[in-house]
Amino acid sequence: MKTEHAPSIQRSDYTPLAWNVDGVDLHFALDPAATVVTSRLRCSRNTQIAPAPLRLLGEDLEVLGLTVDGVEAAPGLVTQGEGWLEIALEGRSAEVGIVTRINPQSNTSLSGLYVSRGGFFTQCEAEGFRRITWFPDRPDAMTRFTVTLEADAASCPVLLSNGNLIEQGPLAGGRHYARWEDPFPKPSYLFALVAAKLVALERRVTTASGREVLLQVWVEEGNLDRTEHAMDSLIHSMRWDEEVFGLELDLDRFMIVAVSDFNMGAMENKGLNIFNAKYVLAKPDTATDVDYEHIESVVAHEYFHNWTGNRVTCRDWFQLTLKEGLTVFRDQQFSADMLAVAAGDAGAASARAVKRIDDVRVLRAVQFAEDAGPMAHPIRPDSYQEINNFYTATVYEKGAEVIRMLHTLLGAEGFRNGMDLYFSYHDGQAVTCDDFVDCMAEANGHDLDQFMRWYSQAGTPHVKAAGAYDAASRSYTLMLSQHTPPTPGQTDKQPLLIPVAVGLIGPDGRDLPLRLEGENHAGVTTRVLELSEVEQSFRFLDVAVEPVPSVLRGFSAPVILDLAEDDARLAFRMAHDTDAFNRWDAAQRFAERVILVLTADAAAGRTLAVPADFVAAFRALLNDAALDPAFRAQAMTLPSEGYLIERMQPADPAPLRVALMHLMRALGTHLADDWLALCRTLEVTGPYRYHPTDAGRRALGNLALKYLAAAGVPEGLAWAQAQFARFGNMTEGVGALAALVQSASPAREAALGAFHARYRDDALVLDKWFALQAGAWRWDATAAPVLERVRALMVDPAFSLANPNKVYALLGSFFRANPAEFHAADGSGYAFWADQVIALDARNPQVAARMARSLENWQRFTPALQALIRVQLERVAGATGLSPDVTEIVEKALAD
Ligand code: B3K
Ligand code: ZN
Repeated sequence: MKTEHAPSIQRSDYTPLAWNVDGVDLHFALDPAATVVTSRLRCSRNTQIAPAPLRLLGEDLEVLGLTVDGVEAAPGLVTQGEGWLEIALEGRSAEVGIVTRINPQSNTSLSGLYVSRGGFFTQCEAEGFRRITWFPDRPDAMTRFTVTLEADAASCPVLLSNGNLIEQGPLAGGRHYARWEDPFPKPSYLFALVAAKLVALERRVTTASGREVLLQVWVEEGNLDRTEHAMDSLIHSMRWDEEVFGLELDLDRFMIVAVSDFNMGAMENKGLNIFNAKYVLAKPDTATDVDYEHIESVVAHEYFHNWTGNRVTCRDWFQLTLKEGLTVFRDQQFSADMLAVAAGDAGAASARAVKRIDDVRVLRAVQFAEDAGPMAHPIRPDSYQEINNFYTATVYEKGAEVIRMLHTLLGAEGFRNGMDLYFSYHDGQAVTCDDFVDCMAEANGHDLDQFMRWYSQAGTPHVKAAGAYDAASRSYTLMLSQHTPPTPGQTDKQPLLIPVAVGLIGPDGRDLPLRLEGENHAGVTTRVLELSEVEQSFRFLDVAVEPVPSVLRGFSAPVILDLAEDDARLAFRMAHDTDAFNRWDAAQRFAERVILVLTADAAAGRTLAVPADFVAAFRALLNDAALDPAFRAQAMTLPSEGYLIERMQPADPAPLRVALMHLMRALGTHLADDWLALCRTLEVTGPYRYHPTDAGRRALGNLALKYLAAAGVPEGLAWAQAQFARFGNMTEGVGALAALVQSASPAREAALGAFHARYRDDALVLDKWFALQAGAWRWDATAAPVLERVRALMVDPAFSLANPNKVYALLGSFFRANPAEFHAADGSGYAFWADQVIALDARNPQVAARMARSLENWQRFTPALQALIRVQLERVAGATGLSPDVTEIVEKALAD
């Protein structure tokens, strides 16, 4: 464990390395309790800077030997401090040899080398390599790796590392070895090894330039029948990157390995991606459509990192968004293209909008909340205490929005030219976000100086829009203004360059052709306006009738749009906006308004009444057969509780839950016949296939069941029970189960029991079972608080605090997806939270910090809840031996 109160690391403190490590030979004698790691570092002095010692980083290592040029290092040569070691090397080059012993089996943090189900696995990003051996463990230290693995042949028949297999064979004592060589220099965070009992699905494919490459998906033996989709996703990703960016796989072999114990989703180690099993394994009766979709996008994301992240990497961890924002943008574009192709010409636009909506939903619920709390940071942070706390929605999702804005401003071709220039200048280098944006600017002759503020300024900008029509001059003026609220340590915000896509809708629901004052070309119906000042007006000419503005189409910038619209106008856009994203957004805005009024009424003890015009607008969407089912499912899914909590001042989860339950029941009851009729039209026949058309129908059918079950409509409950009794795929199974769990029906317990009995040995499926129960609302007023259920599930034999997936499914769902139960007025949820954060921190600080973050926005809540939360935050902050990870979160939360 590292020391408490880790110092804050500043971006401005960057200094180049005094010594390069040109090559490293690593030898692993693998043993669960005592693995011996021998490393030989070939070092050369960086002559560009003043001479300084070689600085190596290490954590929890037992050193068995240290040599310089083959001779035991004299004590005077070595200086050691907390987590570092410096060797005063002479001359221009030297070879340093280090032997360390580590204990993978006792490594519960899952960072570095660890054991999972009898196999050895690594996770080195961000700073896990220093838990394996002493090394300049920072991303700008790029090195050629040769790795020899030696292990017991019976328990670890498969030995994998990065690059190409160059030698393998048996050894004495039932052991064997394999030697791998990675032809590309890489930082240590991209190192990986796997030694385990696994089998692989293999494919040979030919790259665009005609090279044959071997693709492998490695899993435990019983899971081979769940690897097909991951393999297909990999092949599709390869093709897409060749076609869209001209980027080809640069290795002869590319491997994906699934592991059950893993802190996050997956890791892009060079040629050896290691994945949380959740993002690899799928077959129709264990994985939902959403699982299939996630697998496709995570496989693509890690594959795309091979260029954006690995070939060109980050100079330091402050530049994380350089690889993450860009790679998320790439995987989003890939998924949208895949959906559009599958949907065909007629359905492509809607399919793309559905993907965009999914991404924006996450951004608004998670990233906007982060940007409004104590952890708010620019996509390129200026300081951190623990880098693992900065793999955030801001760095990833907002970072991807920033790249998307560049794409919007420069156009697809301009963006591609910028990417080409970026690779031509920086292939094989560790660079900064400025280097990337400079390439975009240079390739397009476009000044992006103001745009760079998106990298340095935290907080979600508000864009206010107001329009005025002048009948006499037939002109329409749109006034736009921007304001970014202060964030911790950043009070003075500068105006940003914000692309605002705008359309004007005529009274007949058709878009008007746009002509901007001072410009000649007319005809387009969506225009991207560039808002660069605090306030700006844009005047449209030849506007025959007073239009309804549709602003921020396609969510052209990650901002909060303030636009005064009455119910009638929202209903109009809900029915007519030609921009599918904005049509969805109009529905969300209308729903949000209704929910917040109901919440205020519930808090004040008034009777709750759902406005008839909202029900009517909802009914119109439900029955609009011209809209594809996937889009209708999006439009009729209410805004998430997490998002709504951000929109309340102060946030009070209890009346919010009352309002949501009331609204769901009302929509279920008033529209019961429509929902039931819809269910009858949506059934998908034939064998399961992962296809957007089928997935959309299943999503809408499951949503219908949810409303019907919430309202207790007997035919709806019967439908859910029948679907559950005979489900042929997991999407239908879990959809029916979710509808029953989110109802007052007594059938819910029997269904949960049956599901458990069927999947008792399937860890990934059981995660769904845990999550559904932890996230359940109390539809039955006599039911016990959900916390009691969560406590009981913690002692279920299938649950384990050591497995991150289980923690996320049970505790994560309770803390994040069930605000009304978690924020119970007696504070019981908070005390439980503190107990779990402290217990988790002792074994896995990264997982503990993630859970700790569920209360960081505590100052949004009512004073009564705040007082209860503060006590528990302080209890965690005062716990002995707290990791730097959790320390940073709770200290920032408690800072004034
Ligand atoms: N780069 C990894 C994330 C590593 C997280 C370290 N705490 C996965 C990804 O973004 O592709
Ligand atoms: Zn990534």
